[in-house]
Amino acid sequence: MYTTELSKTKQVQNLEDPDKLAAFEARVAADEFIEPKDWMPEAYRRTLTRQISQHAHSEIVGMLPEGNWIGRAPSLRRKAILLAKVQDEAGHGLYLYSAAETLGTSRQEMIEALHSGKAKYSTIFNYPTLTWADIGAIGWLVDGAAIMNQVPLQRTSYGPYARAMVRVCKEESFHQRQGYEIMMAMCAGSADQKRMAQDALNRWWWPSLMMFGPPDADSPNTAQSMRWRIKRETNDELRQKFVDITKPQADALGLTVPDPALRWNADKGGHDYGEVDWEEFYAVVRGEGPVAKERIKARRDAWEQGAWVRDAAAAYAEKHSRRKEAA
Ligand code: BYC
Repeated sequence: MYTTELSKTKQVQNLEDPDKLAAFEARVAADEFIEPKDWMPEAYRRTLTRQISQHAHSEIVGMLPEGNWIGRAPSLRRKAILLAKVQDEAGHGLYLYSAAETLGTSRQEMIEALHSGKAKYSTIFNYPTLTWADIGAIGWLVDGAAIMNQVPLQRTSYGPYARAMVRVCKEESFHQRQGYEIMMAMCAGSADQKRMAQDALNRWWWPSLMMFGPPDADSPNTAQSMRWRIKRETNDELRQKFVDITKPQADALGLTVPDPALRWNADKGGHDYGEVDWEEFYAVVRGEGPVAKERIKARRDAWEQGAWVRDAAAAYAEKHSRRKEAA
């Protein structure tokens, strides 16, 4: 499947006007932003539409695991914080759908692709949130991994995506801290609370490493996306940085990262770590994650139940435009 996609990219590139392509590549190499009305190769447009729309879907589907705990947050303060965080994710989804729309695909089309299972969203959101500690672990690890991936995207070559990332990153860093603060509270609490925190780390650690995508050697899109400066760092580089930053944070909590192979390697100036279960990753990408069906069903139901809001907004807009014409 990936080989076909790659050869399609090459074929399309071969059909592009060589002068326009050279001028485009020179602009990218000079770190200029590419803007919606600028000429761009079709394969660049396609890969960005894919990545940004998948990113948008991830933000929206990513509201579900945490939304599951809003009604069960342990205090009013925790509930208010979690509500704000989940609302932020909705906002991120909206900036990203808008950024993707500038490439010529409508939001309706993107949402249909999500609901039909054609479009992907991050594997991480196909795992269940079983206890309150999972809300801490998601903020700490999942938002932590997201920031690691998204900070370089503030310098991605496509202007609307880069600008959306600036605000998203500010909010993600608050999300990461609120998650870590939940973990700190639980680790300073009773033995049962600390056990819950360790159990959440055990279940979320490996899926968090999977968020960065397959190893570079098996990543069909990385090489071209690095050349076009869509990606500024590779999947493995970002995963390594995440492990290096997160391990001392686990130590500070008094928790153990569930990886017996994890150790500091002074020669490389980073940690060695164990092999991610890539079979599990690909199964989740194929839609076989533990709660994948529930996630898509929840999105489809929300879309159907929200139809009256879209109809009312459209009727209101039409009434106003008629009044304007009459005036
Ligand atoms: N999950 O060639 P590769 C958040 C797919 S939300 C699913 O390396 P690429 C948050 C990949 O799409 C944060 N699929 O691809 C929200 C490709 O398949 P296709 C979400 C994955 O694009 C709420 C194939 O595997 N962040 O933070 O160069 C609450 C080969 O991969 C995954 C983003 O979306 C995966 N994990 O690199 C809390 C960041 N990994 O499409 C938190 C933006 C890979 O060719 N996206 N695949 O059929 C990216 O940076 C890149 O798209 C990736 C993958 C690094 C994810």
